[in-house]
Amino acid sequence: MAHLATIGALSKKLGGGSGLLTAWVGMPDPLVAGQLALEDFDTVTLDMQHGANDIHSVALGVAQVTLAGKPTIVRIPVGQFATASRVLDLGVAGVIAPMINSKEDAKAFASFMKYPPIGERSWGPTIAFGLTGTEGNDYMKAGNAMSVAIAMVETREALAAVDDILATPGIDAVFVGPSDLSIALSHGANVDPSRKDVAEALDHVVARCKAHKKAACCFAPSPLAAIELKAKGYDLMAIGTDFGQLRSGARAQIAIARGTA
Ligand code: 3PY
Ligand code: MG
Repeated sequence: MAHLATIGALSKKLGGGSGLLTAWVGMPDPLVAGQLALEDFDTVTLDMQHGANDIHSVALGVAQVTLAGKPTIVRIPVGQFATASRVLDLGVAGVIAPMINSKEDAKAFASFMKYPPIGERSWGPTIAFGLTGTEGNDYMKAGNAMSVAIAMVETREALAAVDDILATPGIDAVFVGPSDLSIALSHGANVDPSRKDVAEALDHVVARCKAHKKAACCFAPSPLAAIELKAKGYDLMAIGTDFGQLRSGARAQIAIARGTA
């Protein structure tokens, strides 16, 4: 059975303040991605930057998530744009690239995400053929619109260049990393994504996204932060991570069992 509609759903649903929720998976066992895909998330993100995923766990995870009827996003490691093409070949619907700080970074990222004339993605959608049920030209024609390129804005340089990044052909969305941004804005004094200067930057980024008619995404450190981001007009939020959810779930249950809750 073909899953073209499942994978294509991310590009179709993202935009207009859609407020989608993504799971954030750093555990490399595809069981974790598959289980979270069965919950009420719109999409599942596999993290190769700070999570423990590698190309093999992504190949297995994207299959589980797709078969559960959800599109998969992958966050690649910093600067490893060739990995963006590789994970698209595995059937991923969107790629988040961290630390995109300039027009040049955005152009390089987009070139690995899109086929000509927008970019220079190399041909070879091995597993994506099977998952989408397409072949040859059909995949090639659908590929650029279906593959969502999401550039992370999480430094002072990126904030200053946000219009250039958004104007880059092939960039579909930006994703704010509020923790790194809080470190950058405080010149390394602290990491605190709830700070006022970070909130102001979040307002600025979503306004620039709207002006460019591109999607705004952000990591929400808590579910309450996700509610605020949706109210600001954000289109996609991650709510915590699998590691964080496991720890907080365990701690809450232990506290009840020990009578210390
Ligand atoms: C950040 O907050 O810096 C992130 O990269 C979120 O994952
Ligand atoms: Mg970051």
